Amino acid sequence: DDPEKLQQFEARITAGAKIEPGDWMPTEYRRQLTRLIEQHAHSEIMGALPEGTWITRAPGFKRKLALIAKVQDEVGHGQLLYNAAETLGKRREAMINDLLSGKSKYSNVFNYPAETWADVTVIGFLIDAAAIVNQVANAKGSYGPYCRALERICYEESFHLKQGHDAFIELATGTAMQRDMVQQALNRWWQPIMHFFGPPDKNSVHSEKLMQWKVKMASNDEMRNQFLDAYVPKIWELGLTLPDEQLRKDEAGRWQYADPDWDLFFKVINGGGPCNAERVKVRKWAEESGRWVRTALMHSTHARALPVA
Ligand code: FAQ
Repeated sequence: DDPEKLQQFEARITAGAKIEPGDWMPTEYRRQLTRLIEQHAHSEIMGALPEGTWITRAPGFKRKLALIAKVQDEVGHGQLLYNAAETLGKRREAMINDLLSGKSKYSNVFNYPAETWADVTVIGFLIDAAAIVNQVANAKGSYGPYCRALERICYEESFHLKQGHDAFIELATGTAMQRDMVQQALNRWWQPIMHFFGPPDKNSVHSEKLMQWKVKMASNDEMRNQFLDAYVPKIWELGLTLPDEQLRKDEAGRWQYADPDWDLFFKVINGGGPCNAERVKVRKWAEESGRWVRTALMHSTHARALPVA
């Protein structure tokens, strides 16, 4: 990259300017952003799967309606993010191929099963909450199309969080069996949620550059801490416990916790989690079963005006 252009680019970032698709950008900025936005897009569409399996079993008509709408929103977020990633030059078909071949990652949390309805409430409350902490920070970042997509996603995600919290409270204040169900689900999901923000800062390979370029606006440990600060009290005030005896806030206001199993994290994000194979299989099925629709759209008179999913 031209050093003079690089200097101008970095000066723009320092001054808080937004970088737009037609602007000059370093090759590494483009590569890193493509990786990050693509992984985020994949996470949204793969994230629809664990909850999607509960649409037919949601307890009652209103919970079912809310869940259908939420899952639909998550897939919509995927569309917004694929569009944002495409502005950097990688075609959507290439991104989907990389997801299906295992070349591209997606969030660790979506490789675990939603065993009971309580798991769905934990996802809707705490995983949406964790996603919001990350997205509110990164929406103030440097790449225009990603920030605009994140702003819209955050509005919808905040509503998901409300419905997740409401369903979670209903179980936590319900019968002994319901409380036990939600406690068991919390115990199952706690470690994946701690993993969600990525490895500790000292082992985060991409953070330094991404923070310098204002793609990431907070480090992994900072985001984990913000999440704990906002949500642990909400869990404890319902009389529920978390499966970490070391979890506490220290005098300096930082949360202390037992180090989650990072070997397990790397195993899961590299394809070895309990549901990775099943999730990719369902995605492949969707890709193949929907091909005729995309082909028909491409040949229709409106084809050029429509995005291809
Ligand atoms: N899962 O150097 P770092 C959602 C990988 S959306 C899988 O720290 P970085 C909505 C990382 O890619 C959830 N892989 O990485 C919803 C890298 O591998 P690579 C998704 C992970 O990029 C809710 C390696 O570890 N959100 O939930 C994870 O600086 C409910 C080294 O790590 C986003 O994607 C992980 N958790 O920081 C949907 C937000 N963490 O590529 C349905 C955008 C790390 O070198 C229901 N992404 N890795 O092979 C980000 O902000 C960042 O990418 C981080 C990771 C913070 C996730």
